Amino acid sequence: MTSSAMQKICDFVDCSGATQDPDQLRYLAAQNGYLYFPGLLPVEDVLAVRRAILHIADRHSLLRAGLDVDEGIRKEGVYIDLEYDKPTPPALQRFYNEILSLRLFNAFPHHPMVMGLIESLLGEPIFVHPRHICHILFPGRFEHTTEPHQDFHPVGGTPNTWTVWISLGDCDSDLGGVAVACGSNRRGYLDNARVISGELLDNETEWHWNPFSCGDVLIFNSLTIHRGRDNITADRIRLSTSARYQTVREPVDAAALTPHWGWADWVELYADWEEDDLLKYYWQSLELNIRT
Ligand SMILES: O=C(O)CCC(=O)C(=O)O
Repeated sequence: MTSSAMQKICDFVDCSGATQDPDQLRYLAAQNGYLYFPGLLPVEDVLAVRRAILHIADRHSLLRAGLDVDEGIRKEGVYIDLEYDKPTPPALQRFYNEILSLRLFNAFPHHPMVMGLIESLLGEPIFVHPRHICHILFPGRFEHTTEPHQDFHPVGGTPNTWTVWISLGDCDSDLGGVAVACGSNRRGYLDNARVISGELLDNETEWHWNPFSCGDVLIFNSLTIHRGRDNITADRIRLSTSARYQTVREPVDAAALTPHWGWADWVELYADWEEDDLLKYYWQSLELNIRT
């Protein structure tokens, strides 16, 4: 459930003009705590990931029969909630692990357009955490809308970590998406409980958000407060991905190198991949500064 209202909402600042200008990218990122690139990715590249995930959802009987799977319409009365504080039924774990084992899903955060941008932003060799996340929000499940938080709380490592959030498909105001508190990165690392409760946010907090079109890319710093917005549609599932990027040199928490949720290990997730696939364990060939 969203704990505090968003009184002030402005559109994201379009940073497309800065893609070839690292100084401008860094300036905007430092000022606003985020960068937004409408239409950065080819729509087909994003839709391919969406389709693959929805086909898994269909096999798990989560979608309404007789409709185009690509629409992502949930079966009447069916929903899944992924919760940190409650045990997750094994069938749901299997559903999520199937997504995590898709090669396409694991390759997506390595998209050259995204890697190129983060390299320009950070100005030195970078790597993407293999802990790639699929966000799945069923309609009307408002208590599962992501609360305001800074990613540094769960992710740790270096605060110079950047999350890339990508909507898998168009995301209008009914589907919600993600909003960021502009400039909140400049407040430093805050008490997570007080961010979640809304205590450290007020009516003057300037939230940036606008509908997302398929191919838009949102990048935010791990100190930037952001939140999900409710999915108020009648029957549409919201799908998005988030991956985290940093320099090879700076500290990374060991957990960032493990699969999301920990319901399977890499050996299980890679079971159907080609034996010599270079995407497997790609981070192990880097000289990382791992903190346990
Ligand atoms: O997609 C969402 O609902 C929340 C995403 C988020 O909070 C994150 O990527 O850190």
